[in-house]
Amino acid sequence: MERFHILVGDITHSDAEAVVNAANTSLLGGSGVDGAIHRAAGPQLLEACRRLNGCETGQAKITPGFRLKARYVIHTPGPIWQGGGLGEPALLASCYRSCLELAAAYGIQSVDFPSISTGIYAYPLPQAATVALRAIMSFLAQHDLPRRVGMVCHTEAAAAIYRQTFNLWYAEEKSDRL
Ligand code: AR6
Repeated sequence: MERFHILVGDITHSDAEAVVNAANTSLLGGSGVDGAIHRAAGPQLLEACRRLNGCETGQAKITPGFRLKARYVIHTPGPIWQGGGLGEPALLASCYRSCLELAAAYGIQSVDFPSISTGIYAYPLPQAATVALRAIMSFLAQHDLPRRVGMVCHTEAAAAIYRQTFNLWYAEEKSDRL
């Protein structure tokens, strides 16, 4: 079974054990995927987030999923794109790594990610895809958990960029190692 997959859809419908939320540092909700996750999970999610006292960019915190199918939501504030020279790639990689570390620590078997920072935070999609895939694939190569990781793109166009990037960097390794 392949451990990594790219799909198109709405992450609030995910049947992974944990879904990642592209949050902001307040963790008190917003628009985009954050708004969709809060709407679908219900008001208890905001109550749980209030108790977390925010989260730094590139870090991650976990709550229950409440009304979501997913048992957990892992919240991570991505970097706001400011041209790429202010540490955005390292911060974005840290988001993916921090979420996966938290998932592994909780014994979580499957995690679905949205494309962090590529909406309101304006991180260019091809660059973000390269950072995301490198971070995910290097984590999977070194850890047994989570067993499965999904990248849930909201549009077919975004998924095409992720697939293209994946094929460029990982197609050969994938067949060897995963
Ligand atoms: N399922 C999957 N992907 C989605 C969904 C969905 N339901 N909705 C949007 N996307 P964004 P950011 C995609 O803007 O750039 C919030 O206000 C979307 O197409 O949600 O990290 C937070 O509170 C895009 O590719 O997150 C922060 O203030 C990707 O999810 C800020 O936005 C991320 O877009 C975070 O901005």
